[in-house]
Amino acid sequence: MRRKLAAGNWKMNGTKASLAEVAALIAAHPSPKSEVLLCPPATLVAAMATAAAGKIAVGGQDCHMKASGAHTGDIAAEMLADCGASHVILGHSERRADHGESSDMVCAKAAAARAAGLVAVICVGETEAQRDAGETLALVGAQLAGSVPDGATAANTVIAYEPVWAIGTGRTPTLEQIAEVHDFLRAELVARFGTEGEGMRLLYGGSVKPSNATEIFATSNVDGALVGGASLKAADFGAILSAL
Ligand code: G2H
Repeated sequence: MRRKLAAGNWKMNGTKASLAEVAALIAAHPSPKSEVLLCPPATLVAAMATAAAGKIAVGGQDCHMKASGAHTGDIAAEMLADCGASHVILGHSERRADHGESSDMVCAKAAAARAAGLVAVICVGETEAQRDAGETLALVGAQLAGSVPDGATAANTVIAYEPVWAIGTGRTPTLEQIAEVHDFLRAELVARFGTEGEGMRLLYGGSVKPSNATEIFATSNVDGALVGGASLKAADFGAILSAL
């Protein structure tokens, strides 16, 4: 039985004042029945971990593939762990597009995250052009195969399917389209990792909001959500938690 997970990705949003949303979320949901994760900008990881007080897991949005060294501006997985993070998002389409991250790089980062004891939340997803060309399953299959390191387990790996055309646009795939991709990803994970692949959570991401969360969570092989814009406010994210 896979435990549901609601993960919030604050992206490049939030200052210390935003931590009030964490306190509000905890106050409104003192004992959520599902696992809750918030991934703020790196500047807020330590303070959020303190504010979360173990009631909400905290994660980074990226890490470097190396453990340390001359990499100005980058952050090592161990540094995130040292600040209280337990997870790290890797291979988000915005990083693949903005920073040229390949699946090989994401795979190396996931291995670094594992070495530091972090759970890797590895993102895959097609562009609109790729979907229109009928390439969705081939594309996400290749990203999955290339981005998830050998030896990944259900305990240290979460997969997020985020169609690029649904991110921050208000558009979402049909439930049939989500089910098709999630069922395909599950089959790929089981084929490669066996029972560990059966246990890995598969999150859907892309314009998840209170009004569509319930039906998305009821979709085949959807084990939760990776939520961007709607995770910034405790009221919205709390409503999504309640739908899980
Ligand atoms: C997809 C998602 C969060 P949003 O990137 O990862 O963002 O919910 O704003 O579409």
